[in-house]
Amino acid sequence: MTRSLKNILTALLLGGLCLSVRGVSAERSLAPLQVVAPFLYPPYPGPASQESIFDHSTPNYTFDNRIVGFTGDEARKTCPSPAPPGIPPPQAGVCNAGAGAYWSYSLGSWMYYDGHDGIDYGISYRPVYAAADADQIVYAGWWDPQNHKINLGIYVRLHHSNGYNTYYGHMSSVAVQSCFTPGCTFVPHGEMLGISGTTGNSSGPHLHLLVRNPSNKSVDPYGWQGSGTDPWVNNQRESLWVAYPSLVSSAGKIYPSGPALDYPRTPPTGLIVDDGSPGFDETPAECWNDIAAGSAQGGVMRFSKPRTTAPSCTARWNFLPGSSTGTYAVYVRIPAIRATTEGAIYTIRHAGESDQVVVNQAVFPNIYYVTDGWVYVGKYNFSGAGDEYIELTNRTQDETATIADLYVGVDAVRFVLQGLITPTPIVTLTPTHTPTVTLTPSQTRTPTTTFTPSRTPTPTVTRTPTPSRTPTITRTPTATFTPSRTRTPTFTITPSRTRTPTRTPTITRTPTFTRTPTATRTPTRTRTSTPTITPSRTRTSTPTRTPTRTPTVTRTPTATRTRIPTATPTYKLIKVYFVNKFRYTNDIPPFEVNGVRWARSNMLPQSALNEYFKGPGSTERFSYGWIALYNGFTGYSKLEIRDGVAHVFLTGTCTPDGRDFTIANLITLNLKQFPEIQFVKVYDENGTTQDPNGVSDSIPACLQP
Ligand SMILES: [Ca+2]
Ligand SMILES: [Ca+2]
Repeated sequence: MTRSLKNILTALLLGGLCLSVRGVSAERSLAPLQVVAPFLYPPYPGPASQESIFDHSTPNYTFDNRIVGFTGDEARKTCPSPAPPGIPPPQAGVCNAGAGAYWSYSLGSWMYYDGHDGIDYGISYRPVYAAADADQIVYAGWWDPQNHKINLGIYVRLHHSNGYNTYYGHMSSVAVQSCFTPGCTFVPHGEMLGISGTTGNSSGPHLHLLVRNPSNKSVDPYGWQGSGTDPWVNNQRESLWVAYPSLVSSAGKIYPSGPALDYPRTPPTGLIVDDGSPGFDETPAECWNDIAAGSAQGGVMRFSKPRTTAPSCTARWNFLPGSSTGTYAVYVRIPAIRATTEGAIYTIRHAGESDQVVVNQAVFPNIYYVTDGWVYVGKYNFSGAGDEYIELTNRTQDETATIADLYVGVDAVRFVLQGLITPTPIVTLTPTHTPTVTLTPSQTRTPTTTFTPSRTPTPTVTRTPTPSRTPTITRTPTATFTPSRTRTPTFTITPSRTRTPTRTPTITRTPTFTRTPTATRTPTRTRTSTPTITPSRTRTSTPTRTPTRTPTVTRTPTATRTRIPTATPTYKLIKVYFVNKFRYTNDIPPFEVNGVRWARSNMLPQSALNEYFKGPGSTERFSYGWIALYNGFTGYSKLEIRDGVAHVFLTGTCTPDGRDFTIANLITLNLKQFPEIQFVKVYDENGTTQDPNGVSDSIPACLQP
């Protein structure tokens, strides 16, 4: 008895001693070892909304029912009792918003989300920049070409000379290639890596930035500012940012914000090789189908069914003999129709090298950044020695389950001269037995110089993106495909979105980034479907065919037509009215609430409607408890504005719910924010409304309580 008690005491003592020793040694070793010089710059131009934060309490996709931010702010799934100081949750005693989001009393807001190992920046289909000088591109492409809904989707991983790695997840296209050894390339910070998106385990466009330290542990680049000990033992205390990314506020914002980076400069037109023009080859002859498309270069494009087996159809845009040699930025044009493959593989054959990039054609063009369909795919040396071209085949990286419904689109390619050929870094390996081995250029990559690409220096804007949490199973990309040059002579607009209910998503999270060949997925959680409205993109071929002649090779500066003399659209902030669910449910008016969105200044009323039918963003939904009311309607077919009266024709099936506050009120609120609209008449799916002619508001009879 005494003996066993003694043993226990000894064990306890030793245990305590061990713990304290470990604590001390950990502190001692952490302090000097973990100090790292700041090396990160903002990974995108313009501002982003702050979405999910790095969870310092188990940032490895396991749920420990607790979220801790870098400030030490904390949220727990179960409300603490007694309640801590601060602001209680909107609904007493409910601290769990689902999907790993919990209430933080100290922040007075929801925190996102349990187990998150990176930071989600809300940027919609916008350029992604290298956050730091990199000496190797470790990976660039689909996480799993056969499963587009898991993990980071299309992503880029960079290695930095200090041993850190940065990952850029959920992208739509990449403009860089991997190489094998540190030192095989040089990518300066600010270099464009591709375009953001919502591929992989993601439910809305955003950038997932993941930073891993030299021990391959995920860390918070913002460091740790909490008063106590950082619960994440692998994290460093210091911020890794040289300059903070620019953030616009959303609920629970904890990260500091810095000035926004510029967008890439607008490049000159360069040399255009269009399908059908000299310099374009297809093999076998006529294997692609031709089709007229207003959004295509020259009004014509080609397409084919994609396949995952050996290609049966190849398109080539040749680098024309006689062109200046040097480094060129390359752009590929994606028309708004018949270009829906999620994994178009472009091969860039140049100066004896073969590089490849992947582009999710389905999300281009869109209203956010690539409005004209020209997607930047990187910079490459062209030696003029012949046999240099851009190639696209009908072999793609699509999922077999969906490939039958997709098309590979083939249109034009653009070469924009950047300057002299940039030297390739020499990677020297340590000698083995014979003299020093210098790797051949096949292992080196053209170092990209400074910044270039793409167009529009306008601050494109983000709609509140939904962070990667509820992966929607629906394959509807969230991009609106407003054909970039649709003329709207009247105010009659066909909405580019229709609402489709999302199916109940099943989430599978791979806890680490190690790629396991077996399908071990832990943990599998079924998430209840939140009433997310994923608008599906209806691609409409623009009937307005631009009567442009098919321009043959265009050269600068003897430029023929500069496409789109850049009617750079200006953007304005508009309000989008939704409903406060709590007030609505408990019948406490006013019910309406409003968020803001950026919209093109030439289509503000329709943007307000489009945004309404998209529904509240994730922050609005989860943090603020906002909902939209639809009463069975799914969208609208027409919006006409005449003499101060807006006529909105809804689609769907009118489903009254007995309340007198309906979708009609919301549509009216959304439209009346614009001074040119004094009255709003809402029509049902049969095109009827109670008072179609009078100078008054009007709702359909079916919504009359
Ligand atoms: Ca946690
Ligand atoms: Ca064309």
